[in-house]
Amino acid sequence: MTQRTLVLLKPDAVRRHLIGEIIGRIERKAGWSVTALEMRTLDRAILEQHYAEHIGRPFYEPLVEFMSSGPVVAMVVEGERVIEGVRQLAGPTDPIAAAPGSIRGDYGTIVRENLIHASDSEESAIREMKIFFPGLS
Ligand code: RTP
Ligand code: MG
Repeated sequence: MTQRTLVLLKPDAVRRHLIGEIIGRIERKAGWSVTALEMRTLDRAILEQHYAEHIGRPFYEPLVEFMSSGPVVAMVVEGERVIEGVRQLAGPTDPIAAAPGSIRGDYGTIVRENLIHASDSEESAIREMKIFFPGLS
């Protein structure tokens, strides 16, 4: 089943020079391709759309502060079962719970600064790709 997913390399990944490392892990998966990519600094309005499900939660404001603190790399990744697959490569939200070998397990420090976002379902992927790459069909 070929799918597309929306991936963000968060500001901590960019600041720590981990863009190449993380994209490398994604590209080394046989059959997965990066099909769109843009580096940009996110504003509150786009983060409100992207993280709509978290508005009102105690971690929302610090999350928006962090996510707008520097540029991110937004990408569309396409391939076999890529939605579940990139989440697997990333590891659990909290880096302390993430196993070595996963991106968050190898490089994560605190729960907010966990390096990567990846869509969590087909529905989220479609919604999030529209936010970041409105020109894609
Ligand atoms: P993401 O949406 O970024 O791919 O991460 P996720 O699905 O693994 O985690 P989610 O529950 O959607 O949370 C979104 C992001 O908010 C930050 N967060 N901080 N308790 C906290 O301080 C807390 N909980 C979540 C993380 O950056 C998380 O990735
Ligand atoms: Mg999420």
